[in-house]
Amino acid sequence: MKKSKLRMLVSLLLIPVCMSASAVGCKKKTTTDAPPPPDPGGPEEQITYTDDGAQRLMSFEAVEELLQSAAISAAQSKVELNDDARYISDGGKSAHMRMNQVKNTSGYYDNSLVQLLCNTKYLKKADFSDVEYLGLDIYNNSGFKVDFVLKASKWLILNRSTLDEGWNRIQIYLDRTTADFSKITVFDLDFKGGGADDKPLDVYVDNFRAYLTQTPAVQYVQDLSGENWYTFKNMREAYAMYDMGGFESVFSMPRMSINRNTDYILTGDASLKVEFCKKRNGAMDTSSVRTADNNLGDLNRYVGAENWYIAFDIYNATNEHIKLSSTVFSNYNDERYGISAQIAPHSWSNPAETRIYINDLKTNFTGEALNVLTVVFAFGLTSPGTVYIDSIRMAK
Ligand SMILES: [Ca+2]
Repeated sequence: MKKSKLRMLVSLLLIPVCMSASAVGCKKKTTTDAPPPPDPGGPEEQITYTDDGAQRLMSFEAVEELLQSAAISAAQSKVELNDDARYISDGGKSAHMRMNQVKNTSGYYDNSLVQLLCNTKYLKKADFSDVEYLGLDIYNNSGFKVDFVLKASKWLILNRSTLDEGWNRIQIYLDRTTADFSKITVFDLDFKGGGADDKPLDVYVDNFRAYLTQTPAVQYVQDLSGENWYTFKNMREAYAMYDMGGFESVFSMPRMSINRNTDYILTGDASLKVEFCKKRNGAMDTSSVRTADNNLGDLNRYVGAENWYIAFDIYNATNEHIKLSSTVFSNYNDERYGISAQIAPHSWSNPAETRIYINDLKTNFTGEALNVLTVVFAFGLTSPGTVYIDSIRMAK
């Protein structure tokens, strides 16, 4: 893959963040000091708490609350106020979301997305760094199970659930060591479910709430100063591994998590588990991941030294032979250098085949300094499967 294409993918990944930011937080500054126009919605809502001590975020009690706080992506989806007590878990109303969209070419209804915009009148909170848990109640009235994903600020996946029929009381722990929760712009509620013979997806959402904590957030800091760059002992390092974009939806994008099973660890006490999925039409979605932009140690201190190389270990937990392609992209135009390796099913990569020597990078990249953008790991899977990446590091 050319770097220009890589850049394009990166840009595409960033666009939704910018869009949501502009939709939510980027109020244009005016040059006058005129007071803001009066709010037609009346006085500000006061912060209230549920019986179990959670701060109410949204209880979906008014049409204005839906209009001002919820944005719906699927054109034929509907969000309306419900007053049927069977589908209310807090207050006197809830949000009824019906995904009446068209079937796609696979005979499934397309995924549906409902966004709850932060820093708005009805969801005033944007700083979630004092939140230990979020709570959300969803009544699945579809007649079939529904896959659900909750994302924050377009990229941070907080929860994956399968919604059974009836009430699903979802509790979402916020691991505040892994990410900065102080400026959340939007929550995305993604729903998937329903085949050609089913009726459209039908859910009620209520009682979005936050359980606060007095314990300050202490974020994990990735240490790139030494030889061990990616130890994967904290999800923050998993978040520093990117998917390659272009996946069908949040439901088939590569799923990254921290693995502690020693069967899949060679160094330290953790590795990165990456699960690759298929699309709804049965074809494989992308099976590549990469390091975040400019998120490696300083390679120039190894230039001229003997035989240093970028090292990593990969476990192939699939039933197929993997032809691994590992490519280093420079920040200069289209410069890249990579290696290939075969990995047998249920086996570790051969350490001798996965070395990317600094001397070879230096030979293939122009200029005196090594200016590396990213390392891409492409697996070329033909069916769903899991790989483990362990210890991206320097060695000699
Ligand atoms: Ca309610």
